[in-house]
This record gives sequence, C-alpha cells and structure tokens, in this order.
Amino acid sequence: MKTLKQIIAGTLVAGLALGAGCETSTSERIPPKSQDPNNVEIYAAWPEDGSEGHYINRGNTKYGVVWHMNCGQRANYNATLVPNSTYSVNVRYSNDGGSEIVSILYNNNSIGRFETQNTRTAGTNPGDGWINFNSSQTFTMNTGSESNNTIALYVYSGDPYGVDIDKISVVKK
Ligand SMILES: [Ca+2]
Repeated sequence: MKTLKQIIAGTLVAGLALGAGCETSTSERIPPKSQDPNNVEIYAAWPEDGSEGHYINRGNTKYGVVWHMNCGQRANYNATLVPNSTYSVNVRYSNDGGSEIVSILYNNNSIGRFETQNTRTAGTNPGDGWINFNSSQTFTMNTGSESNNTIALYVYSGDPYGVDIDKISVVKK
C-alpha cells in the first residue's frame, strides 16, 4: 500500500510528464538562431510578445510554419543589425485569393509597402495557393546608431482571408 508521500510523489511525476509533453511541442517552435547581423533571416512564426496574428503549420517553408496575419494586424520582430548601414529587405509570403497591402516598418518608420499577389495557380482549388510562396519587391532600409532594432509588418488593407508570412530577409548591402 502506498503511503501518502508516495502518492504525492507519483502525482508530481505524472504532472512533470504532462509538462514534458507540452514542452516537447513547444520546443518544436523554438525560434531559429541564425543571427549573422549582415544577413538576418527573420522567421515570421516567432514574433515578439504582443504581436497580432497566429501561426499555422505550412509546407514549403524551412521550419514548416508561417505567421498568418489579417487586415489591421501588426507583428513585431527584434533584430540585431550593423549600425549606420544600408540593408535590402524583402518578405516571403503566400496568399490564396485577394490581395493585401503590407507595410514594413523599421523602428516604427515605414520603409515601404507591398501588395500581395494571388499565389493560387490557375485551375486549382480555393485554398491550394497557401503553399505557394512569392517574394515581395526589395526595399532599402538604413539603420541608425543602435544595434538592437525592431522590424514590423502591418497589414494595412486586405481581403477577409489575410496573408501567410514565411520570413523577412534583411541583407546588408
Ligand atoms: Ca489575402
């Protein structure tokens, strides 16, 4: 017969095991740490706290996950960059159906906006286009004196189905 102490210990172990199970699924989403400040790939599924949108598992991406954003939503990403430098920035996205206008902000200042194209191939079914990715045009971004910066995406306008963001590429010229 188990003592009360053994029962409590068993419950604790079960609780830890449950926690470990949750931890495993969380660890699959640990953000990649590829932070060469000359060539930063920001994977959109790992935004800063308080960002709007949600992640979705999606093929044709490096980590199998995207960040989905609807009209009016904003997602923020911290990046370590070389101060007082010029970068090229573009965004890889998929968009099944109607367009969005997405603004890219550097420390809250717009560096440009792009229109999402329909990534559904002609003749395929609605929804099939989410696994096809396009890149936006490339924008120029000049960094200031700080090495810690925030790059944000804001969906300025769009259809009811939003846009999936894979990554933001930030490459020093
Ligand atoms: Ca859309």
